[in-house]
This record gives sequence, structure tokens and C-alpha cells, in this order.
Amino acid sequence: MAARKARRQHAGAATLIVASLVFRPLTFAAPGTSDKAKIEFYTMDMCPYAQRTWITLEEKGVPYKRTVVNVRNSTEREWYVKNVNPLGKVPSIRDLTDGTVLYESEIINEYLEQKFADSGPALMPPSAKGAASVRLWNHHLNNKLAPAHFTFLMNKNATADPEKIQALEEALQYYEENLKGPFLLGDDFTLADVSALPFFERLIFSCRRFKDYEVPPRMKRLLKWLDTAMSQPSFLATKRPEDQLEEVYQRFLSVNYAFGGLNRN
Ligand SMILES: N[C@@H](CCC(=O)N[C@@H](CS)C(=O)NCC(=O)O)C(=O)O
Ligand SMILES: *[C@@H]1O[C@H](CO)[C@@H](O)[C@H](O)[C@H]1NC(C)=O
Ligand SMILES: *[C@@H]1O[C@H](CO)[C@@H](O)[C@H](O)[C@H]1NC(C)=O
Repeated sequence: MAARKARRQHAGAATLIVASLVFRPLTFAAPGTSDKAKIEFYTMDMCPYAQRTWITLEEKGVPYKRTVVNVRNSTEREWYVKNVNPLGKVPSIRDLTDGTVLYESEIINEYLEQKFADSGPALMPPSAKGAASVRLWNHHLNNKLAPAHFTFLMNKNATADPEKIQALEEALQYYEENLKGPFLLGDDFTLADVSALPFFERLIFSCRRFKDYEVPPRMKRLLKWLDTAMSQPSFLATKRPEDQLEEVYQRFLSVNYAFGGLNRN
């Protein structure tokens, strides 16, 4: 990690200029979009954060073009860090209508929601309370559920599994107790549902496949919400193939990947 950072810092300006001249990442026209794209969407196919933005673009019906970035390739990474996201992560967007460049999935999604307020359904409640509630759901997801899932999944000490499951179920119970139904905030599908779906997709798949674990049947409200939210066409359009999820998690498990190093992405 430190070595990679040092290498990045020592990459000279000349290298960066050359890289930015010679390298243009592959772009794909998304189905139904054309050269009228309003948003350039920088993504990696298996990234759950990028999938949040993908779902939002589908919901809003904004014409976009998809650019796949391989941040693990140093040439691509240097180009991307210099020209798009200084943090070197996906997702990012470039608003082709005015040149605005943004990163961080939740910030991007709120931007798309406001910028394209007249397009597609509203994904943020109009009240201050409702908007705060979306952000609180996301906070719980990022800080409790996602780390609890990953810690359980990566744990290889069977004696410790019960305590990992307990932490995971505490995080799941929060959904069971607080979701309004049919969606997290009530009648409307919001950015809280959008942020959560890619993570639940991975949680359900990976716990079943690698830990022989299912979301407990007693969490009836949670299971009902999952059933409803996962039928949303925007989610179905972005759903990841199970063989590819399997490959990603096999790779994480084989290198003891620790979710951004310190459970912080
Ligand atoms: N907080 C960020 C997290 C994004 C993130 O961690 N993306 C991962 C892929 S799933 C990434 O680009 N990692 C590359 C790296 O950290 O070098 C968000 O919400 O957008
Ligand atoms: C990294 O990306 C560049 C530009 O697309 C490509 O030419 C090169 O072969 C890639 N390197 C690796 C190791 O994949
Ligand atoms: C495995 O987990 C148990 C329960 O947390 C703990 O007491 C034990 O020290 C762990 N063993 C190893 C090898 O880490």
C-alpha cells in the first residue's frame, strides 16, 4: 500500500502528460443512449458504489455514456486521477452539459436528482426531514451494515462466526425495525433504496455461497422490502451476474481483502 502510494507520488509530471495524451479509456454507448449523452459515467462493472449511480441514471432516464476505468492499471489510474477523480475511485461523472466533474456515489446521486429534477421520478423527498432520513439510512449502510457483512464474510475463524453474525444481525434488525414499507421511507423509491440495493445483492449472494447463511426468516419486513425493491426495473437493469459476483468474492477471500484496508471505502 505504502509502496504504491510512493510510486504514485514519484510519477513525474512528464509521465502524466504522456499518459493523458496516449490513453483514452474505452467508452461504450449504453443501450438507448446516443451521442446526445448528457452525462459521462465512469465505472467498473462490479463496483457496488458505481452501481448506485447506474441505478440512478436508469431511474432518471438521463442519456449517458458509460466509460469503464480499470483503476488497477497504473496508466489508466494516472489518467483518471489527473483528469477525473483525485481519489482514484469509481464512480465519477462528467456533466457534459456544463463540464462539472463529481465523485462519491451519494454526492453524484443527489446531484443527478437535483440537476434532472424534471426527468423521471423524484428520488429525494421534498422535506428536510425526508432528505435527512435518506442520508441517515445511507449512514447506517456505510458504517454498520457494509462493514458487518464484510467482516463476517472474510472471517476464517469459525469460533468467531457467532459474534460476527450477531453484529450483522444487529445491522439487519435496524432495517426490520425502521423501514416504513413498501420502500425504506414509505411509498416512494428513494436514494436510500438505491444506495442499499447493490449491497444487499452482494450480501445475499456472498453469505449464501460462502457462509451458508441467509437473512433470518423472522425479519419479515426486511425480506418483503427486498422482494419489492429488487423488482424495480432500474435495479434489474444493473443486476450483476452471479458467476461474476462469485469470481470477485473468490478473489477477495483468497487475498484476505479487508474492504478498503480498514473497513473504510
Ligand atoms: N465512497 C466511495 C467508494 C467508492 C469505491 O470505493 N470504489 C471502489 C470500487 S468498488 C474503487 O474505485 N476502488 C479503487 C481504489 O480505491 O483504488 C463512493 O461512495 O463512491
Ligand atoms: C494498461 O492500460 C493501457 C492503456 O489502455 C494498456 O495499453 C496496457 O496494456 C494496460 N496494462 C495492463 C498491464 O493491462
Ligand atoms: C477465534 O475466535 C475466538 C472467538 O472470538 C477467539 O477467542 C480466538 O482467539 C480466535 N482464534 C484465532 C486463532 O484468532
